[in-house]
Amino acid sequence: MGKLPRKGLDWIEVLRRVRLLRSRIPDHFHGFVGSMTTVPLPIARIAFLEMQEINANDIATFSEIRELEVETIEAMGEILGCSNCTGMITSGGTEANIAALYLAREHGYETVYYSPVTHDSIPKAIHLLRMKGIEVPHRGFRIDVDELRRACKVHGEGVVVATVGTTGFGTIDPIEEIEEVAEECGLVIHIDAAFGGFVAPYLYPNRRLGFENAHVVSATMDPHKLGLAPIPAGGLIVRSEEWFEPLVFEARYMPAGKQIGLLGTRSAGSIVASWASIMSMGLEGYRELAHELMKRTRILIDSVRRLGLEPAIEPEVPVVCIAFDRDAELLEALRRRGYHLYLCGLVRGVRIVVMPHLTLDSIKDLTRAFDEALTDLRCAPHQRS
Ligand code: 0PR
Repeated sequence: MGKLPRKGLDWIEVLRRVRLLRSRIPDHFHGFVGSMTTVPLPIARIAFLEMQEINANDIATFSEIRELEVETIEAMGEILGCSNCTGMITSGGTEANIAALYLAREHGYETVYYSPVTHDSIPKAIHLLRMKGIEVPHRGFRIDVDELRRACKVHGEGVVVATVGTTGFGTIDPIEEIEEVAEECGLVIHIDAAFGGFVAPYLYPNRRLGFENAHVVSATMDPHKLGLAPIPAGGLIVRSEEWFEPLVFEARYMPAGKQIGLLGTRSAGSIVASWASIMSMGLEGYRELAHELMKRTRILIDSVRRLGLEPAIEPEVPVVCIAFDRDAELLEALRRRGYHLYLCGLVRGVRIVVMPHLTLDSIKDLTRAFDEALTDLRCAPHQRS
């Protein structure tokens, strides 16, 4: 039997099946605590639906959408210390990172310096763009600046990726020191603040984490993570029109004669939803969120410490890697209790992202689940994984 029904299903039946599927998959309020996604702000969801079918790829017919996009990017840029940035809303951090490295390459920077803690989308971009990747060792889950200096003396100018809020450990690369190396070696800097962009500048107001550093040319900062906008919404923030220029492509059949970005059709929904999140949260809203999430992160760390567990490192943004040798088994024992986490990646351990849906009550429940899972593991024979 084919998959396509001969006669279309009625909508009630379609919806019944969608809801059935939804009820079977992990959900943010039921144990999905490993991910950087969360329940979007209701106003952003509504804004998305209002504009969903408008194609933002046509920047002439929908010039007002493009204006709103630039306004959104400027607002995000302000958080990262840029007063006159340009850029675009992308499908996510991966697209923004690929586009950023593409820009660097087009401006003549073909070598990419990154660390083992950098998100996988960077090696992916290096591969796709056929750039030269130089992996610099990390120290304490941050790029080792002395090693970076040594590497760039050998390999020469290029683009270095500095992360504000690493995926597995919640650390921040030493950007001010990277800036000094950039000056010495002729590097430009791309900041991957996909996760940390909406929190780190508020948590560390005395640090220069963004465009205050002269060599920073671009940054990734995702509304669909801590911006609280619905998926898909990443952000590429670029210092100047001139640096952004290689992302403007000829499109002869379009009224503008050009289009921007790596994709073609893209929903204006992502743009207005990002705008709606940012405007409704405001500077103060994100500041409060940042401090609240960091407070919960410390509570979570204290709770797991009482169980004899330790974070691999003290995080700077709300991501915790809990070191544990038998990590795959622990993940499985937690999954049996309805909790879905990811591995830390670089070292043995499991990762929790303290997103807004992880409330103090759910931290208590999660700690209990950890306690029970550890008991399971103590009883189970040690499996080598
Ligand atoms: N840069 C950093 C620092 C990231 O952590 C991520 C995503 C990206 C870039 C790429 O962003 P997109 O996923 O928007 O393209 N890190 C997430 C993570 O590993 C990706 C993710 C999200 C994985 C939800 C699983 C999941 O359920 O947590």
